[in-house]
Amino acid sequence: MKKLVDLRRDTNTLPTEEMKEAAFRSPLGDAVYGEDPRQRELEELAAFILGKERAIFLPSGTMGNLVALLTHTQRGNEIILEENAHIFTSETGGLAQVAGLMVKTLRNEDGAPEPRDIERAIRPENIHYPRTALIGLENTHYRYGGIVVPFTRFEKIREVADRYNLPVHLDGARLFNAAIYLGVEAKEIARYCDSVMISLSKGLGAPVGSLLAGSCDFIKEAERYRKMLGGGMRQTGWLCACGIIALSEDNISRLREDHDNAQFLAEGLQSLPGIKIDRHQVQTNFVLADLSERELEATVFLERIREKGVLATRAGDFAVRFVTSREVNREDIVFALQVIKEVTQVI
Ligand code: TLP
Repeated sequence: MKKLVDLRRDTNTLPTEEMKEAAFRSPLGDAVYGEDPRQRELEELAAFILGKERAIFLPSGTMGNLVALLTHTQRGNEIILEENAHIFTSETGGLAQVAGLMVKTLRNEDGAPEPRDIERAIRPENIHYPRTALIGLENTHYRYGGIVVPFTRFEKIREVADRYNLPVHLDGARLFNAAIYLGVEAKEIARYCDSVMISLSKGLGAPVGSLLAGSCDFIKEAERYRKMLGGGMRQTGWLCACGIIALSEDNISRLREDHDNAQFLAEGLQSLPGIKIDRHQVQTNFVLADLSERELEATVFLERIREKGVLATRAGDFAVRFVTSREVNREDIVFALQVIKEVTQVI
């Protein structure tokens, strides 16, 4: 069979043998009535890891974020988000369509708005204005290449939020990647936020699922919205057994390998003619390659490498994104670099 190295996403990760075994042996119960033992165990584990009172299991990160918005806000309120936040760009406008929110976006390519810009964006009490009700953050930041929000930013944003009595929600789909980069525990980042969503189905390798964590009062309300959106599932034990392994210490620290492979890939790519890499961007498991120097079109480049067994994603007319995950090892990266070298030599 022809070799195929898939560097498009970390959402394509498959459950490990250990996960499959645990799923197969999992006791099951009706989770809507709180009777699925593994779901309860996973929710408690996630709350502990994130340093929150409670957590709930949901089918996806998109639903986790939407439930958080519904719980924190009322229709007609406004949320402050970074301009390229996943909640704004890639969740089908659920914030407007379902939660009835207005959005104030603030651009900052280091991943999170400056606290002073947030402060300026908070609406004063005035009969003409919507009420600012929530600050949304994302760490790592997906669209800026998996970069990590500077740690001190959280502290400063929290200060602003407290001054205006506003809650902060964190889209932490890849929070553990951020924690590893910063050399801190995930809860040390989460402590600045009232609610946090984490994904099990990306680099952590579980087949399905996310968790939303927060205070007991917050989660009590959030549970209702999860049910309303159809996220009250039944015998979830099979999925949650995988999730428990996904959140094990060993599995979380394995993400470091993905980061090392991304560094190795970035180093190899930047030595090739016509490819520019901003090494500052390569912090976790994403590598953005700029092909504009030789006006190499991303679609043409991607087609050529695909023919030779390497998959990546378009990130702009002349930009390509590579994502490392447990599905690719060092040998695969070496293979990918060889293919890209051959392709850039003939284009
Ligand atoms: N991102 C997906 C796509 O939707 C782009 C991907 O391929 O990585 N927050 C962030 C920061 C995300 O990257 C994603 C998924 C989500 C939320 C939504 O999670 P899911 O896919 O579980 O709904």
